[in-house]
Amino acid sequence: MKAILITSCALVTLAGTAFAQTSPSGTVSDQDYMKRVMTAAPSQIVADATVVRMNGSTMETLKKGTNEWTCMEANGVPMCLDPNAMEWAHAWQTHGPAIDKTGFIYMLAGDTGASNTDPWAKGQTADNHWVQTGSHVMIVGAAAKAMPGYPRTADADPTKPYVMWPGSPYEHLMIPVK
Ligand SMILES: [Cu+2]
Repeated sequence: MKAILITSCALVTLAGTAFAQTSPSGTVSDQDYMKRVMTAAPSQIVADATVVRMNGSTMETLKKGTNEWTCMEANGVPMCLDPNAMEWAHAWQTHGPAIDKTGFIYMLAGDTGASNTDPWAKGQTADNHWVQTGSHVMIVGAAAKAMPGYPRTADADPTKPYVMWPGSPYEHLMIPVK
């Protein structure tokens, strides 16, 4: 039950955030939505994952999975999160304290851009250090803070590993995989 509540919370709040600003999915069939979500992670993970979708402000479970992963699209960007990453996303969106756990997120389809300095930016501005990252995975939470040696600059090179939102409670490692 806890996991479901966290999922719901993260979903409600993820929609309309830094992950993406485009592609309202209202006209996409559930079948096409599932196909797009499948691009977020390796097929053997997605195959057994729970797939959820926002319908207005309600969360719909399109497929109840048998593994720990939750896959979804937030504003057109597919991703698969483990339970700790769901907690991390919840903390981020509610401006809550940083989690002391480590989570993992697949975003193999890439994203459509985010500010690297404002975790809650709604879009690109002249000075919010917009960065668009291709196929990548993310390490979020405690371990990301304990892994030194990654660039922590406002203007990131998204073709190489970097820290997104450096210095904030939600800083995390962005790791390109292609
Ligand atoms: Cu990402």
